[in-house]
Amino acid sequence: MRLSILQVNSEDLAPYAIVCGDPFRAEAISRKLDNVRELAFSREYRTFVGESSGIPITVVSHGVGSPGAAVCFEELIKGGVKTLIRVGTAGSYSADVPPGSLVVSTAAVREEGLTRQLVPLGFPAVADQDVVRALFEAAQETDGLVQKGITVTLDAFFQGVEEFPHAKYKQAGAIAVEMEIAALYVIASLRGVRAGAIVALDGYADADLREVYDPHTDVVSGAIEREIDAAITAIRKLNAWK
Ligand code: R1X
Repeated sequence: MRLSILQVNSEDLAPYAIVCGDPFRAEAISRKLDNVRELAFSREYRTFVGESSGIPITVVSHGVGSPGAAVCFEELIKGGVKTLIRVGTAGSYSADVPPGSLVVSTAAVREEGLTRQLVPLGFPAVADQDVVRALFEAAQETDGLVQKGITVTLDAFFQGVEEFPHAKYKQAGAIAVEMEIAALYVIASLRGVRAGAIVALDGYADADLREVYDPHTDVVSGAIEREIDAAITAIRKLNAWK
C-alpha cells in the first residue's frame, strides 16, 4: 500500500517505529542503526528504515504540533506499524527535573485541539505499560537523571493573551510540557497499537524558573543522545519480551 502523505510503501516499513519532531534528528537516529535506507522526505516527514541487533526499525519525523504529527502516526499505523515510540523534547515544570533530564511520559493531558475531534475529552491519553517499562528501564541504564510521570500536550508554543495552563497542571503533578504526545497516545489507543514517549528536557516551561530559552546546549544534546539510545534499547527489550 502506498502511504500518500509520507510517500512510502507500507511493505518497506518495520513494525517498530521511532518518531521525532525534527527531520534532522530522524537522520541522527537512523545513523545509530545498521543497514539504513532513507525511504522518503515528504513535507516534514522524513522516513528511514534500518536495524538494531537484527530488529527492523522505522524512523520518521513528524514535525511540530499534534495535527501534523497525527497524520504521520495514522499513516504509519495504516502501514502496519504496531509499536510507536516518540523521542522528543519538552519543557520542565520543576527544578527537580532540570534541563538535561529525561522523562518517560506515562500519560498526557489533552490540552490540544486535535484529539477532541476524534474522541470525547473523558477518554484518556495513556501510554502502553510495556513500552513505558521498557523505556524507563532503558533510560535508567544511561548516565543521567530520568523520571516517569504525566506530561502535558499543548498546541501553543508562544503565549498569546490567554494564560498558559502550566500552574494548575504543575500543581496537579504533571512534570513536563510538549506538543504531540496526547495525539500519539489517543490515536494508538483508537487504532489498537502500542505507544510510549521519552522526552529530553530542554528548558523550563514554568515562567518562575525560566531564564532564556536556549535548547542548543551541550546538556540538552547529551540528553537527546541518551533518549535515542534508550528508545533503541527499549525496542530490543520489547522484542525480547514478546
Ligand atoms: O513537542 C514540542 C515541539 O515539537 C517540543 O519541541 C517542539 C517545539 O520546539
